[in-house]
Amino acid sequence: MRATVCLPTYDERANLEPMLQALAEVLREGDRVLVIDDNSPDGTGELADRLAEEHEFVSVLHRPHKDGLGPAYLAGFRRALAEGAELVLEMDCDFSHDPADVPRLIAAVEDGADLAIGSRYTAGGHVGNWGLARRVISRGGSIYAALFLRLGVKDPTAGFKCFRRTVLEAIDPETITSRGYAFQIETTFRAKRDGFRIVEVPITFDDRTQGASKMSRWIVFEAVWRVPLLRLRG
Ligand SMILES: Nc1nc2c(ncn2[C@@H]2O[C@H](COP(=O)(O)OP(=O)(O)O)[C@@H](O)[C@H]2O)c(=O)[nH]1
Ligand SMILES: [Mg+2]
Repeated sequence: MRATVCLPTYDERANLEPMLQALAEVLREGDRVLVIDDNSPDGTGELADRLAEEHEFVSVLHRPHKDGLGPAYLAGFRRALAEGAELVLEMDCDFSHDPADVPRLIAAVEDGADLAIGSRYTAGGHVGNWGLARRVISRGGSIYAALFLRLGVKDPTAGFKCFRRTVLEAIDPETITSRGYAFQIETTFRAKRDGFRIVEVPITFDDRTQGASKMSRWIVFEAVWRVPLLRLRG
């Protein structure tokens, strides 16, 4: 099944080339990477264009300004589906998600899952060198989401996923307006609601060593108020 890895970037100049090299090692013939850059001030978009010229498996989607992770992924999903991808993956471009784990996510869907989630909190999963504040927010977010939504998923805010094409076609992601962690919770929530088979694949998540996090209080706050709304509106 042909896969497209959607890779959103905002100021990932130091990470992009090593990430594409690492993905080249694990992807198969016909698989693609789609870089979705929000006009990064550090020139990540221009670098991506240059790398796309060098590597046939890379394409770039340029967006005019920083608009959050959710809208970037939506644009990426649209493009990947239009180009015929059977599997659509999401992952960060900061090595928090290990490119070497991509084949395990793909295999989980090829073996019958509809959505595979690279999970920090399922048995065998780990969080590496993340600071205390981030650990508390992430764990707290998982517990909070579990309180309102019966997802049966240990890592609902995870951003390392592989969707079977039919999931994205069914859950109508275009109507999701969340931008941050809430976007991740909402895609998983909709997949569960629509009866798709979700599996968690244990991963080790490490903090980035290059560049800076774009997480903000706003992103956390968005998840806090959207999760109960999901419960109410379905
Ligand atoms: N295109 C795009 N990418 C973004 C945006 N915000 C974050 N990213 C990318 O999304 C991924 C995860 O973001 P990061 O800042 O590491 O968030 P954290 O892991 O929660 O600290 C990275 O590849 C970022 O470059 C955005 O507004 N637009
Ligand atoms: Mg990160």
